[in-house]
Amino acid sequence: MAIFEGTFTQAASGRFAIVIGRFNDLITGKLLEGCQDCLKRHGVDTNPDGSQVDYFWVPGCFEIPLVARQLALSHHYDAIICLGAVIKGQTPHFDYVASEVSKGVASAGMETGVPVIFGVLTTDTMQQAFERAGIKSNLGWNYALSAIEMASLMAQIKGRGSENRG
Ligand code: INI
Repeated sequence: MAIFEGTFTQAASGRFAIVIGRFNDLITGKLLEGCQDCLKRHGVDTNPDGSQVDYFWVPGCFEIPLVARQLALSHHYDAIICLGAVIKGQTPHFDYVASEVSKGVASAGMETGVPVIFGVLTTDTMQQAFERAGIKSNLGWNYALSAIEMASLMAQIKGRGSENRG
């Protein structure tokens, strides 16, 4: 038997999709910057014209699951990172949007076997969102790190499935 865990050394050969909500784009744009910084520092070419990262902008968090699921079904990517911001103070929409995006992102991963990272901030205030998108720390960085780790772990599990156990 063995212990399996993702590593951070293979990112340079990975392919990633990033799905970003335009709603609250002052926040989601910052999350994206954090995410790109992490990927770059792990050897990933984040240029949109390159071959490693594709970017998909959607109107808001509610639309993220549909796009994430379609991308996962393509099996073109090692991991998909979903970035959004749902801020409670703004509208009673909060509960519906937060609930749908969390369920939808989870099921996109579960249905397809592709890691789909939940990089959606759900906060009470804009101030709290800014704190998590750069003022105190930038969680976009952590979401990218989770994507790299999960891509590595899933690759190990898939490789193991094809081993000859005879
Ligand atoms: N979308 C968000 O990404 N964050 C929010 O805080 C938000 N609120 O609160 O309304 C939001 N609404 C838009 C929603 O995601 C859809 O884009 C829209 O309802 C069209 O389907």
